[in-house]
Amino acid sequence: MAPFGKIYSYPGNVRVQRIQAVAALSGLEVVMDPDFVMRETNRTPEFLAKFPLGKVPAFEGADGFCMAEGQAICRYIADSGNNSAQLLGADARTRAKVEEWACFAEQEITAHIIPPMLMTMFKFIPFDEARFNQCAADLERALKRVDVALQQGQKFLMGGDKITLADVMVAGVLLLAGKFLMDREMREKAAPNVERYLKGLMEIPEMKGAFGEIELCESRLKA
Ligand SMILES: N[C@@H](CCC(=O)N[C@@H](CS)C(=O)NCC(=O)O)C(=O)O
Repeated sequence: MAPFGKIYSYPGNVRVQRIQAVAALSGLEVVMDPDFVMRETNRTPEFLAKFPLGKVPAFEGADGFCMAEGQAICRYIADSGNNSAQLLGADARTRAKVEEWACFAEQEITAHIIPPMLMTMFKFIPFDEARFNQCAADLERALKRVDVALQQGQKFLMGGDKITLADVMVAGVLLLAGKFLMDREMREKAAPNVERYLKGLMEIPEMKGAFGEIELCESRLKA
């Protein structure tokens, strides 16, 4: 069967890993465009005609449907597959809570890990200690929120015994944060349940297939 669609992005993008996890959990094949070159392909008139912001990930369905924004792509794929009630929820309130976690992942976690990542991992911007410390504090606050949802030994953010889109969105970005910012001290202080949670999720073959080996740093990367 033809793939459901393709993704334009550079390799190793966490937003793409989440899309790949959702696609696998949905029984859909989503492939990477093999010819994509960052800052070249996404600046061509053809690409901008389909994705006017010129950012990745961008999704093009086999039927020609085009869209951007990683969070929305995940939702569309989850909604299009054979597991949508489990991943997105079967009633309005459950769907709203799943969406709440997806928004939380982007605005309360991703937004606070990107500046430190650009300062330390990639060195794209100068190290700014005050901003770095503020981002670490904001991440810690978000982690405490995640921990509250996991305190009774829950395996999944929505409770229950099945993974949902909430887990893919939140855990996906925490797996990235764990590589360089969410260090042992932060994990133990703010979120003692998070390590167990992430390790449990990585036992799910679709998660492991998309994210690979879990790496949780001892000390945060600084300048
Ligand atoms: N809001 C977008 C952000 C995507 C994004 O920032 N993509 C970056 C790469 S990680 C990009 O394409 N940058 C190229 C550019 O700014 O021209 C999403 O969540 O998908």
